Amino acid sequence: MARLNPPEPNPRCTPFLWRYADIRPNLLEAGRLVPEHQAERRVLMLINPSRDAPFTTDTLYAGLQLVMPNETAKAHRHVAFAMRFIIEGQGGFTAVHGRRIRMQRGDVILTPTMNWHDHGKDGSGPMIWLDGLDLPNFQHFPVHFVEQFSSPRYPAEDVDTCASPLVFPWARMKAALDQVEGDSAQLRYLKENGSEVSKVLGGSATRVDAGKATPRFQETASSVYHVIAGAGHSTIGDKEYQWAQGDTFCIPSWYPFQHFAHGEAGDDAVYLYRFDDKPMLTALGFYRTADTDIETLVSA
Ligand code: GTQ
Repeated sequence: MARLNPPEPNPRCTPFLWRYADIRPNLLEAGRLVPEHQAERRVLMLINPSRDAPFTTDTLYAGLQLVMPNETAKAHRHVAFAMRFIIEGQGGFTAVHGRRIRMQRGDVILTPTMNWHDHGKDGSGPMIWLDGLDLPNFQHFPVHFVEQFSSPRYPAEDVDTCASPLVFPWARMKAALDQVEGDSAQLRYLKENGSEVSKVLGGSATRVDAGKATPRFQETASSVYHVIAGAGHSTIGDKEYQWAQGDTFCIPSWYPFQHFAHGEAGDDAVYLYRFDDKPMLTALGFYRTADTDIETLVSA
């Protein structure tokens, strides 16, 4: 009974940080060792050391995907929802149900449920991005369907990334963050009608001014953070995690956390990307923070 009814959320995943400098060489080696035809997707999965794939947190999956020039990550579609943060490279694209979207550093690109999608790349050098998917849900709900398309690429036409509802250009998000007053700011990636990007996953970006910190926070949502620019550290639970551009870290449910930007007044601000399961938890009535008045949760 005690195991089933814990006094507080008891995630099995633990906080963890993946340094880009450490994992990027492994990903590039995978690019040499694993040819395109051997992998439907070439992904260095960021699996939580306390669990097996697909768990980055108990509800979120994250991975770094690599596409090399002239490769195609073949068209498929599935129930799982994906949101991708573009880390590095030029000439990469993802085609989402007939819309070919140019990948540009800092942009967030959505792949909604059951949209055919393939990824590719022109030009030279690697294209690397952070995949965020709701794959852990399908360990609990055995309701996932994946279909392969009859050819490697689904027919697609170029779209204007600035006008696509599937793309959140970094320049636009950064400008919005920079307009918010205070030591730090957080804005969610929302659809034009103000709703979250999906029923399960959502995301946000954070600005922390040099030498400043975000408020300390504790929530039932779990999250995966990626450092867009700058360096700093986060306290998660009772540990401190140092990070710099390109690093990715996870915060399981209910671990208190706070982000600190290094540097001094006048230096550039630090920017973080995050995706989380807040929309799903909110829809189910499970979202709560340390500040929530518990009486407001009492059901009539
Ligand atoms: O790009 O469709 O990291 O299906 C894991 C599963 C990426 C994708 C992942 C996937 C994809």
